[in-house]
Amino acid sequence: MTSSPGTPEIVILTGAGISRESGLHTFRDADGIWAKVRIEDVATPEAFARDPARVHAFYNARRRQLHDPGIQPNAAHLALARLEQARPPGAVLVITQNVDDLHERAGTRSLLHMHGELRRVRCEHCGARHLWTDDLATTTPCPACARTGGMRPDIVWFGEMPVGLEQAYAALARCRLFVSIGTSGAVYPAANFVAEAREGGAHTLELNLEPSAQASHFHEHRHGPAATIVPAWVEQILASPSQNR
Ligand code: BV8
Repeated sequence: MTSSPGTPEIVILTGAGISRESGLHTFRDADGIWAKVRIEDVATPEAFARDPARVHAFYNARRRQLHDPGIQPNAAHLALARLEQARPPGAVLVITQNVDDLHERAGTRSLLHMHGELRRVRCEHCGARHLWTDDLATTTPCPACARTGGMRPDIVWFGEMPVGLEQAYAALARCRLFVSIGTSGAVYPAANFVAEAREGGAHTLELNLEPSAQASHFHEHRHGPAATIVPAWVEQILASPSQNR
């Protein structure tokens, strides 16, 4: 997580849809990841306990994909970084459910990876976290404690506690504008963020290819591909900064 000072005026939640036009698959679309593998086989602590080699293979393939030169931030990631740079430090917070690193590569600094990061691993024996670009195996020793068998992707699996919820809820309670981009609204607690922000008095905007499962909670919607509608929205905000919408 990259930290930032101050209370954000704008909180932006992103999901897999923002990275689709960069070449990464979403989860729940017809060609999505969960159409090919079952959550119960790769994205729960029970799956890892039962068959760690299979879980490593799933995340190794996705980590390797991030090194593909064809996978780059798209116009939506870049527009969000531009918005942050145009505002005072800490005024914009991006909370992402994505485990890719495309927001960082686009230049976003105030960023919370609530479901973890593909490029980080941690040791279940000693708790140490490490930046990691290679494959992981059941025989990989922890660089901190040297024990094997405990290294796992630093990913929040189903049934595990998301990262940084205290910071997220504090920001949602105080922000003036909440924007959700490219997420189906199917996974909690992120799916509840719009209701939290609205209760705190924020204006709420959904930017997605289609109405999400949470669409009825938003004040305003714009539908279309993220690489088109996000830059258009950012241009509008930057042209009239006092309105925040
Ligand atoms: C927790 C691993 C306790 C990372 C992921 C019953 C009711 C309510 C809740 C639960 C329940 N049973 C269980 C739960 C809790 C559970 C949950 O929500 N389950 C769901 C399935 C019901 N949640 C948890 O277990 C979480 N932990 O609850 O802890 C707690 C917490 C707080 C307070 C008290 C207790 C942990 C969840 C972590 C899950 N980890 N995966 C990985 O391998 O990558 S989730 C997985 O889904 C992804 O990681 C991703 O982060 C997440 C969300 O998916 P999206 O990003 O929304 O992607 P999706 O494909 O669904 O949608 C894409 C959207 O983009 C679509 O709308 C599409 O139209 C759009 N789109 C497509 N192309 C474009 C586009 N939009 C714009 N432009 C485009 N080009």
